[in-house]
Amino acid sequence: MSNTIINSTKAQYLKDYQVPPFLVRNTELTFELNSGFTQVTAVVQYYKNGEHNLPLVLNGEHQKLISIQLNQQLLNENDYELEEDTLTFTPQVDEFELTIISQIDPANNTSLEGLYLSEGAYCTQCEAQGFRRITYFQDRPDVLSTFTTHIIADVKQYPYLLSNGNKISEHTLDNGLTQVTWQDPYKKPCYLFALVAGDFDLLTDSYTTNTGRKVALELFVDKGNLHRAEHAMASLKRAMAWDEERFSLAYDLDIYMIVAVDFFNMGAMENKGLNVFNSKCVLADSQSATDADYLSIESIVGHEYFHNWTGNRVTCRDWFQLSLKEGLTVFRDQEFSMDLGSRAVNRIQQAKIMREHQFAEDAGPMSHPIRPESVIEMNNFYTVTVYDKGAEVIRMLHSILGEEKFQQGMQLYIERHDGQAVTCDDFVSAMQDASGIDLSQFKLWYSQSGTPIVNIETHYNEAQSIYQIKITQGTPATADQPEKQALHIPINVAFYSEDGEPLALTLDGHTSNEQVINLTQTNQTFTFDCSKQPIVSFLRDFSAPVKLDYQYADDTLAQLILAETSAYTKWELMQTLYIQHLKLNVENAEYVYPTLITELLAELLSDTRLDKAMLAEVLKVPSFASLLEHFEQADVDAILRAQNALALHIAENLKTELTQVYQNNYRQTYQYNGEAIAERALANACLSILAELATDQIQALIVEQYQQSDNMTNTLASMSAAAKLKAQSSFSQIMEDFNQKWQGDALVMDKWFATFAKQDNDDILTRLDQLQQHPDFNWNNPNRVRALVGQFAMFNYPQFHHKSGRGYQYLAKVIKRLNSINPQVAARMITPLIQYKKLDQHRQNLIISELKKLAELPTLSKDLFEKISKSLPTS
Ligand code: B3K
Ligand code: ZN
Repeated sequence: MSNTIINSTKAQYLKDYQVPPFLVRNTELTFELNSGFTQVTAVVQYYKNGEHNLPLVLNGEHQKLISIQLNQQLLNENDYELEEDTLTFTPQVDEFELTIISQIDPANNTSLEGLYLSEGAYCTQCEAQGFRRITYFQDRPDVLSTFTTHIIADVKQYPYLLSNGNKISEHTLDNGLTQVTWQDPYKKPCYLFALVAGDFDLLTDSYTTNTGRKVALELFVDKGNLHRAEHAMASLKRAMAWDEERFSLAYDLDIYMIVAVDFFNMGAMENKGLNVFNSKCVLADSQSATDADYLSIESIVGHEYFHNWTGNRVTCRDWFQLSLKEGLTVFRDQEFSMDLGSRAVNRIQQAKIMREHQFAEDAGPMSHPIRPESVIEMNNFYTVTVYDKGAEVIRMLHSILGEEKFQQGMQLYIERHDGQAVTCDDFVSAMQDASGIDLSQFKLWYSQSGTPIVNIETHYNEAQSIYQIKITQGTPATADQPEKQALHIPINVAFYSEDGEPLALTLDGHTSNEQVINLTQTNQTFTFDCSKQPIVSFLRDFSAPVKLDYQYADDTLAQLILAETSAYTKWELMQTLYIQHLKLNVENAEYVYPTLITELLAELLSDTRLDKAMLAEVLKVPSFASLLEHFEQADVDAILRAQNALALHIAENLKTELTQVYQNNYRQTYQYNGEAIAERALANACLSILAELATDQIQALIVEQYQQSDNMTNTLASMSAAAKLKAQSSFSQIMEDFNQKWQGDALVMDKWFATFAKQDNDDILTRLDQLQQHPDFNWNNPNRVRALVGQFAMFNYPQFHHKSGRGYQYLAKVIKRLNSINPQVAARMITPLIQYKKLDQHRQNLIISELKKLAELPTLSKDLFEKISKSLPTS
């Protein structure tokens, strides 16, 4: 029942949106959790939405219909039409109640959508369209309802029976089972419904809002994991306080619960009052989690909490509007992390995601605007475009309006739409009305896909004391959209004199060394009054999600890197310098890197005023994925060779400096605070580059760090460094030691799987096969699959792209297997195969032949169908 694949591959279109024909007054659900099937009874009060004679079409999948009653009268089979995924009923009255009883099979639900079991605990995932796997319902976000949920179960086995809202009763039934009832007073779409039943350890705390409401905070984790729950709880409290302070938004129920489960398709889910989280995004202690894990947990806990207003209280009219809640909530969680931590380092991570993943998505077969126009499987659109480019669009709005007007816009948006399901246009209208700024051209960012290229030419006219910046914008055609228009692009610039001092220039009467150029046309020239030749950095702080095409001279870059006052932009300019020379080396294998690179790095390494975490990022050679963006068709081998050569060049020339900085920043005793995190990042970045040298001395240093380490950040950094050493004995010993220590703790073992999966080792496929037999590996658990297969396909560039095609064959085999276990995970995992256009023809052909075989699968899920059919060549 649970895993048959529904094969409707019809696309849905935004332009076809129609209001729901029926609305819902209240939904009352009863779940009888037995060891076998779960029986669900749904009592729903419907009323007609306007004048019409349309039928009520309920969505329902993977369940057995037991009975339907209309106003408590049993219907017979002629009264309704039951199809594979719908139940259609034509009522004769405008208001009525339907009682539908159906049975579902959570124990065999490996898709992890709807109601399923995670290591013996029941839990749900309903977004986007999982509620239809629970009961027959209008499974769309614009049908809002209050929900009352009764859960009947054996409390000896399931001591905690949870759902949304407030618990209003608990009593023992005649049969000895317990019935718990929850009521959610806020109307919500069914995708925010949640149910959890299980045995957990519980961490409790409380938070008092600025309106004086005392909120009980409850965090449920697998037994034995309480010591790993505190960081998530502290993060939640920080998020609650931050949202009050920065956005004037306070929590609205008396209880906020988070449940961590090990089987989960994504990071977490913002169900009203009852978030369900992937345990990876909750559990942390210094022994088992890295600094990156700590920061990611803080940001995800924040993200789900922030959804309470941007997503739950104001939700989406239809799924095409997903970025309304996701782009905005990502922006909010980014600002939360930036206000609490290093603004520059956070911005670097955000820019990397855009360049390495979002630009690639836009250049590939799944290109779509942040508000897509057509969708086959909604789960395929929880993308870097909708989320991260969506957040960049909000960030541009924020920079155009400024913080104050932006916050006024937010207040107006919430005031107007609280309790409603609305559109991206509604959001932009609120921003426009509150600020008085015309956003009509800006709105194009919602409907146009693709990465704009901004070409810049500059000219200084000494005689007239003017500096001209000539800008041309163009967005290359994408797979989904051939025609493009000019966008409103804010380009932040800063001017410096040649001796590195800020230099104020005047544009339209405004004089400053930092200016925002509002580009709105295809070609535009901006003329500044300027007394001497400036050097200029463009697109500071990544002010728009575009590619910059401007030819910097090396020495100008060097001057700017030292002069720049924005730490992010220093990093960005250093990337530009690296990339310019990597490109030369890709074209010419004999190329020798300029001493300028190492001289600059030496200078930066000795500058004690710099943010150490930012400096750690500066030391990292641009990734393969970010380099791909700079080529029409890439020579994979030449790019990898150039990257290695650059890293080795830096290691050889700066061995002394790197060793010194390593020693100055390496601490044996663990502390968790911003400074300690930055020091670890810097020391480990040095260690990673030094590992390129693979000398006995470096090997000893790596082994020593592993042996001394009292925290996972340093442990993992030494493991990754050891993976680079030519002599494999140290690596093997370290890996065996880690296995002995952590076997049985699958979440931690994911790091071990990932370290193997990323190693550039010619026996990698044998290794992957062996690891699949490891007792902690489990094909049904997405975390395990992502740690092993995902890391291999996404980050082991030399082996995944091995010219024999064996890496592609391996991934295709895995996808075939996952297609029947968990279509959502299979479809996520296929990304590196469908983004093949930048590779050479030989590799493209190898990939296409694998994709063709997958396309032939008789039970291909619609998730994979959508991606594969879009990526196969048409002829
Ligand atoms: N809203 C969920 C994602 C649901 C994904 C469904 N395939 C988590 C989040 O973005 O907060
Ligand atoms: Zn979200």
